[in-house]
Amino acid sequence: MIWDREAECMPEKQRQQLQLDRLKAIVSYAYENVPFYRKRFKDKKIKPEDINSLSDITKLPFTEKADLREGYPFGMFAVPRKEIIEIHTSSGTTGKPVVTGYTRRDIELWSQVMARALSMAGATSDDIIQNCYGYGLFTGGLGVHYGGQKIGATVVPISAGQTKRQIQIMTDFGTTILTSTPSYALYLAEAVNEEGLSRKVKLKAGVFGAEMWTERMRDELEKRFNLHALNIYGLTEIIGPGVAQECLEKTGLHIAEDYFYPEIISPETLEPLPEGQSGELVLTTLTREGMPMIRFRTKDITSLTRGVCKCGRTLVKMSRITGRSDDMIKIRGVIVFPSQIERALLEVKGVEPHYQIIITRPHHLDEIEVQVEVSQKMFSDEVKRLEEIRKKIEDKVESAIGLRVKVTLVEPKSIPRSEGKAKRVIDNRKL
Ligand code: DLL
Repeated sequence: MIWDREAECMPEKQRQQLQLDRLKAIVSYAYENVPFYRKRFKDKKIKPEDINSLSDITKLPFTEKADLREGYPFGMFAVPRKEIIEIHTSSGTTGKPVVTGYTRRDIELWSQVMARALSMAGATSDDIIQNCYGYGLFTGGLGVHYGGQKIGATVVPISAGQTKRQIQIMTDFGTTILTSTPSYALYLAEAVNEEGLSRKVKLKAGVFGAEMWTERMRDELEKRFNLHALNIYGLTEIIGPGVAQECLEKTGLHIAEDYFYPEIISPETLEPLPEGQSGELVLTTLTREGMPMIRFRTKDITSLTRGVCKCGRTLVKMSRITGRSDDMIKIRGVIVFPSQIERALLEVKGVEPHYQIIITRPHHLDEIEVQVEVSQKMFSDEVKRLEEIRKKIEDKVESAIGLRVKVTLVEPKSIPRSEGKAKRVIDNRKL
């Protein structure tokens, strides 16, 4: 099922012309309407008129998450606030979140790209979509919701959690498409199995994303649920889910490149890399009205492949995300930087700057343990006092990252020292 055949199967040359026209327009628009871009362009001595080919995009400055935080809350908007009809923020819960604002046209764009994405998974108006992505400020819930409604499918806006209810709805309603994080889908699959209800499940496809996952997890999900497990990618800064989606061929994610122009750069030199090489994905929104993004550094590592897909689409494909060029991690869908944990720890007196963050995934749900060294003096204190410190650290970390973690106090000098960069995060999720 192809939602927008003309756009998705357009000959490459024709699409490049469309992209160039849109790129020129969005660069002028950003320059005219967002003081941040005007200043950045001026610093680089660039004018919108300097963009005459797609490769000229490399003349433009990059935009980063930190720039959005600096402009908090509405500094990156290109329209008066009254034209913004919806706001979302990134899933991090600390400090200043990244804010994105949508005009009515942006919501229509989002609905269109999500309708495309769900159609790639085979969704039609005959389907029942059980949407387990969180509704609220996170973009996952409403993004799928808008796309599902655009197609005319029946959307069940259940969000994550309440596993028993999920299973009851899935079996009673005859859900055909499941949208959730891959880890939550695995958790659900196990629960369905335990209840002995596997044969009552009618799922045909799953649209899984918002966090890193692997081919091994795909095999597991397909086996357990007997469905096509497909990858969906997106990020708050650009639009939310719907930036890219796998079709049933499962050979990469088609980027909606008529709306989001992709580049791959080396995270070290920041120079563009040739097709097929793995590097950092940079995206430019070609038509966003509320908050245009010029050369946004996603920090996600992937590679691009062009050509006509067996499904008929000519949209460029990106490979599964294999990592990050910074140390951001996603825990239960929440964005966490280890530095936030470090700052929280060091606010507690008697805590040494030696710690390790250990992430595990028992029963498909992420858990974090933070092992912290305390001073010799403190270590010989009474147990009650140590317990107080431990709780205090747990509270500090919780208010810093928005998640409850398990803190374990360890003896001085028990955490391995490193000669180079300290290895702070041990990810045992075995993705
Ligand atoms: O996670 C949007 C989304 C919702 C995507 C639902 C897919 C489904 P953020 O919370 O802003 O937005 O997080 C964006 O999550 O830069 C990646 O690092 C990671 N990410 C998203 N999708 C995938 C994926 C949403 N399929 C950040 N594979 C991105 C790997 C992903 N990582």
